[in-house]
Amino acid sequence: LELDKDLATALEQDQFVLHLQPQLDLNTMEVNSAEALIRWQHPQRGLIPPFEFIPLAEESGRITDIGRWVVMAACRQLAAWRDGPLSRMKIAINLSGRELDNEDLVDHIQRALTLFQVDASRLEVELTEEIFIQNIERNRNQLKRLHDLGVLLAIDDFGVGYSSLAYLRDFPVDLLKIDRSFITNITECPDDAIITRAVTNLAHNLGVKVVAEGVETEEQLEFLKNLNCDVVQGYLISRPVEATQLEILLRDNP
Ligand code: G
Ligand code: G
Ligand code: MN
Ligand code: NA
Repeated sequence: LELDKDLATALEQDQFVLHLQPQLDLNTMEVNSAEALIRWQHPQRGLIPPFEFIPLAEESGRITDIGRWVVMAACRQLAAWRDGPLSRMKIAINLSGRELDNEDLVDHIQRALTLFQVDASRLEVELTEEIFIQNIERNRNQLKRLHDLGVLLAIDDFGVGYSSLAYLRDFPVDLLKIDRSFITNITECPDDAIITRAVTNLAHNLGVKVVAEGVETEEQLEFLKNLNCDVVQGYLISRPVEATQLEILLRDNP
């Protein structure tokens, strides 16, 4: 496939870019974290979203190098913010199962944090379900090492798929991201509200913070505030934007 061939040169030619989607802390009403979402600035095709190339990269194994690039790029950004008004910002990166197959990943993250002199607690890692159901022993060991470094761990897309409660027991989870599909109709659909409330209470009782994904309206935000949800993310706050745009956004709406 042509795209796959181009992926080989994408890293060499520095064609990837991280967009950042701000997350609003409902306790302080401040943005002090953002999710990093990768895009590929293709020389002919323009900006390519991750779902068009991440699966390809997972098949070919190039995801290992892309993931390493993401780690470096996130740490470089955190370092750039360290001594300015955004010094309290955290960045959450996404890791897929294939990336955790690489035994060197945790060492790579440690090296990046050291290289850029970034505190580990500034970095969050969002994990999808495959990580908790494949290679469980090895992944648990890798994630424990990562957590011991001080990196925060989040379960992404919680509530869809298998969503076993055992993940919360068996892995050192700090955050749980409730899937967008529960949030979209939360103000009209009692079942979605009941599920979100129950998951939030469960998480809190386990010392886990809750992030609601896909928040698009003020009504949803108010509703989630009343459920004691900790953090909201979605188009209401902002779409994923370039770092410079995020800086402007936070400067103009402190
Ligand atoms: O930004 P959104 O547009 O389209 O992201 C789509 C999907 O791509 C999400 O499920 C997200 O987890 C995944 N994704 C985005 N950035 C990365 C990344 O850097 N690494 C991996 N493995 N997945 C990513
Ligand atoms: O799977 P993951 O949650 O990591 O990916 C986030 C995806 O959700 C990205 O594709 C991002 O662009 C998208 N997204 C973020 N906020 C919203 C939102 O408020 N509404 C919708 N429809 N999509 C969103
Ligand atoms: Mn995510
Ligand atoms: Na998600």
